[in-house]
Amino acid sequence: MSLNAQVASILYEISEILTIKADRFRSRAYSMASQRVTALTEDIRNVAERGELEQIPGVGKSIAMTIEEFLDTGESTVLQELRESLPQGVPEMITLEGIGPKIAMRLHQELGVVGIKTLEEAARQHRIRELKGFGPKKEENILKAIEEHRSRSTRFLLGEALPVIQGMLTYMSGCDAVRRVEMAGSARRRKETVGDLDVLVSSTDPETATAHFVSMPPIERVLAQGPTKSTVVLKNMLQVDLRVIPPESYGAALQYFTGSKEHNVKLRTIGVKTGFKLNEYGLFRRHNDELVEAEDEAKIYEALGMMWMPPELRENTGEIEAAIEDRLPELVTLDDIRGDLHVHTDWSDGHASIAEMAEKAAEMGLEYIAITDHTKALGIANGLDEERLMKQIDEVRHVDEMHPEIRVLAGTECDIRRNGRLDISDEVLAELDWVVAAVHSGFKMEEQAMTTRVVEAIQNEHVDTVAHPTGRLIQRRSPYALDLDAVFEAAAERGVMMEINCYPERLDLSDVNSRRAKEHGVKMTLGTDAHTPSELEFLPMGVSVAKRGWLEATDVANTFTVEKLLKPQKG
Ligand code: DGT
Ligand code: CA
Ligand code: CA
Repeated sequence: MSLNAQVASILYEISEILTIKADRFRSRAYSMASQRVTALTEDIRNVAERGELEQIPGVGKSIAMTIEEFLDTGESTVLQELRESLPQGVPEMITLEGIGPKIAMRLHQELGVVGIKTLEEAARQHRIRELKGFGPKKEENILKAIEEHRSRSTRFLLGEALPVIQGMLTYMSGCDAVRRVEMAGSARRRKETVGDLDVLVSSTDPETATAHFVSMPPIERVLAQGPTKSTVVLKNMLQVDLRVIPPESYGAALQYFTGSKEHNVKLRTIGVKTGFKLNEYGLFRRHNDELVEAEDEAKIYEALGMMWMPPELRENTGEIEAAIEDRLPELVTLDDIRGDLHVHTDWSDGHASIAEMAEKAAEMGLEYIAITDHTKALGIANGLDEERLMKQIDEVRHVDEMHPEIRVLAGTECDIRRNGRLDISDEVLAELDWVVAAVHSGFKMEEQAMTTRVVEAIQNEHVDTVAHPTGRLIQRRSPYALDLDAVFEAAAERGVMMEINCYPERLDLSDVNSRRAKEHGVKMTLGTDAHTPSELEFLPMGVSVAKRGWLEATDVANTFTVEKLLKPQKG
């Protein structure tokens, strides 16, 4: 969440609690201020630094102090005190998506709910649907929110974990006792969230390797320290398991601890049928325990009668069968990717110029990027209208000419309005090289209406791809109600593509949905949705999603040359 959105959200919560307390005047002030902060086009920290918070309409002295306190400390005493003044369980309920103070109070007063646990009981016993104005759908949403809350508190985004992993691997490689070091577990499989990290080290001197590990800088606490396994908690609360393995069984350990558990179970079952025993120490012959292979991961798979497969596929969703039958997909790789097809600049809510984004992309070795700023319906994001968009096209052409090392495409992330029409006229869309269409509002629409809306946008002849097609934010916002099969079908028919958005909390389409889209005959585009030059580095995360979705280079339009990409291919 952006800083502005965080500030707006605490102001909003204060306003809601004040309503419960019948302090209508202050409640309205906070609610107004929250809306104004949402509408700000610049970072609120800049406004505060200039001492101009009180110039935001609706923000008086005390609200300005609340904002400043939050900017300094990340907390608000006013909000804390208000939360504490609420009945037991209400503050906890408010942390759930879709439950504000008013609903929480009613659940407390009318059903005696005193926390998330009793809330779940009430929902499971169908007592919530009996309340006036609630019903089965609300009850279901509450259960979903509880589930999300649970996973949110224990899992980390892949995008948060990857930099930590990189630092840790570099750090561990610096130890003489360490021969090899690798990430196993869900992080090696590049799952979108990770529960904990599993680091494997190959070493003949476990004591030295372990001592090095537990003195890593970002460690908060050492939970366990032993010759083969240690566990630590990092300052950001991420837990890391270290396993030290003798070099001769490193491959077996890597295979085992990479998982997934479901993949391993299936693999062992197949092993048993063919007379083997497989565990973290190696692959053995069942009848006499003779060691077959332990040092090399690929050779273990080969001995079991199948090809080695990339960790991204190891979820027991058909990869073992495919490996046995020699029909594994040839997965797309980062090297195959020639361009980024979703990039923002300071023409809308990005923080860098067109040239700066292009230069960074060229530095990364990309052949092209599409500049796709927001359109006018997104007022908060300073979206472009037709006139500014035409001016931007000129500027893009100019930057493109100045930078022969990279092709800069003129594009848009055009808002899909509620009626399915695009936010920019067809005449102007026709001037663009690349049109990304996306939903940014009305997330609560009914499934049928939302499906019609997206399918309608797909019918527009200028649309090339649909950005973040489900709108989900990992662990924060569920996908909106959408009949994806209907959307994919329409897209396949029109030759419109679907985006895999590479932003760490989006990764939308997800791995599973990308695979489903491919089955419908839809091609995918990768877009970082970068708002700063460094965010262009989110690209590898989108590639991981594509791999987990079984996509090959031909399934991903970013592997095309710019000529092929721009060739009209719609029927
Ligand atoms: P996570 O941490 O929840 O994101 O998911 P993973 O896959 O990293 O799971 P984790 O950390 O519990 O264990 C790492 C790997 O170790 C797991 O992917 C497979 C293997 N493993 C762990 N427990 C078992 C088990 O009971 N049976 C089998 N076959 N493998 C296991
Ligand atoms: Ca793990
Ligand atoms: Ca683990």
